[in-house]
Amino acid sequence: MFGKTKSKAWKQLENIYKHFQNTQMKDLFAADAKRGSKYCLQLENMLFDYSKNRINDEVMQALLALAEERQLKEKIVAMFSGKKINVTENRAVLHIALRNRQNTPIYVDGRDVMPQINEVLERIKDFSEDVRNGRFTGYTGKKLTNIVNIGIGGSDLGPFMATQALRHYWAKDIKCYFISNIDGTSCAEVLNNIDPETTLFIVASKTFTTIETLTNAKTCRKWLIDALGEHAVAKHFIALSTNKEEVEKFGINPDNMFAFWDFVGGRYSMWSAIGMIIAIAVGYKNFERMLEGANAMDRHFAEADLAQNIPVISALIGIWYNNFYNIHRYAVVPYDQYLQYLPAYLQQLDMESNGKAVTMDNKFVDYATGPVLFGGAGTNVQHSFFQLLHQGTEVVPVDFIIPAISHNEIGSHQPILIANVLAQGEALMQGKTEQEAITELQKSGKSKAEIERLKKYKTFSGNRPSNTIVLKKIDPYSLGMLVAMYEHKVYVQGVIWNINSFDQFGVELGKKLANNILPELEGRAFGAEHDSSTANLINHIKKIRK
Ligand code: G6Q
Repeated sequence: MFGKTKSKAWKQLENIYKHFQNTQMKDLFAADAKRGSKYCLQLENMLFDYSKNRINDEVMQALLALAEERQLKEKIVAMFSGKKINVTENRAVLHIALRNRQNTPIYVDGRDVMPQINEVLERIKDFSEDVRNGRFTGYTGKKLTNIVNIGIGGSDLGPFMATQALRHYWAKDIKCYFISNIDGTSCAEVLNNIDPETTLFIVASKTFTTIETLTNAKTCRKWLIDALGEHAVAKHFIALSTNKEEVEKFGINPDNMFAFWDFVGGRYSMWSAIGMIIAIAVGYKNFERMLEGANAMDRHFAEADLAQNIPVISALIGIWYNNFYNIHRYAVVPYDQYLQYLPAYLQQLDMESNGKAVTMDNKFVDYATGPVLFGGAGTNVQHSFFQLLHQGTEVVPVDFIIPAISHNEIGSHQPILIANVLAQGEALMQGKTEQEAITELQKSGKSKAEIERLKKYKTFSGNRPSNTIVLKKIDPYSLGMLVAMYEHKVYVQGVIWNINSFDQFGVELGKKLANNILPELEGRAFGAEHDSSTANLINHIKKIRK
């Protein structure tokens, strides 16, 4: 069994931490003029600068020893070769197969999964092109220009994030909409703004049993039938699912269904048929470029030495903070408006994957696992939560993401944006001493008393870590690389923590609990056992809704 007390590498890291914990990054920079380029990795157009972290060679070697001890290389091979590493659900985990551009066979239960993946990709290609070219039209012959994805969780966040990230590439006459929440507002605000004759609904659900998605899909189906009649459904509804039977039951012709498989986890599924809306919005060629970018990261992850491996290094640094500095949070801040939904996407990827407390050996962990992740687009968030990042009592490691070139190079917007991201990383690392604050206040002509009163408020402790990821441009290829990098980082951390990153029993609990309360709210059942708070809330809301 793996427990921190049993691990040699873990103990070594604890020992290093004892003498290293107060080391200041600015001293490390002062001592080594090449630190900035030394702790920096590059893969094609992606630069990963991890020099502004509380690390040195001793720390990195010990972290890599931990990875070796946890047999990370073997675990990577296990994933890529289709082993059933999702042990609680007895499933292989093969999002990498969805973008296996080399088309090398990958076997699950003795069967190569690539032919079926290629076949569905072909169908996505044909269908997305037919919609974009107006060959596949709506029931009344009009071009389908409003594309509505109905899905939730993994069947929403990935396609939503990616279509927004690639908005620059959208066909000019196509508009994408997303209905996810069971809140009627989610449906109403979309349906109020579209025309049934030009609308394609994509019902995206791996299981095709999720109450939010099915309820939303039924509402949309009724809305369409009311406008165009029952026969119109075949021309306006398609399904993305693993569950053909339920798709048929719902009333979608299986010819309009695009399959994926149980070796594709929901939050890892935007590379599969779940990415249909991306392909329609940006064109299949661009969708394929996204797969190619992810594939480039996959090959790097599978082939590069651990010490040169971007997802591995980023994961190990996260472990260093989480398990030794006891910093159980991190922020992702893309400095690109197109990436504004990336943090929300990564929240699911990271927190649903590694928010676990039982090991692969069926024991409770005796160490911290998945951190809390939050974020938002820079520079906006500089004007909100960055105060805490600079001067709060919590240390929050940050991932900064910045493209060197914008799709919208207007005047000096991009240089200002870049100056901001770099300045933030620098300021978080360097901080500002009391003496520096005093000198600054003196220069601004403040009186002695004023300086005395303000100097502490103007001081920044610094030594606050960040990674900086520089991309050339946010294009389909670099987006693929970036997302795959985070997917693999999450897997590496799961391996180190000896947890299964690929199940989600916590999410499934929510699905069941709501089903218990619904009949009571609707007055179809009474007296189910609840704690007094829940019972009181049910009664209170029932009274108001009467
Ligand atoms: C993702 C999770 C979860 C799932 C949704 C939607 O990894 O399993 O977010 O994607 O609950 O599920 P369906 O796609 O089955 O509707």
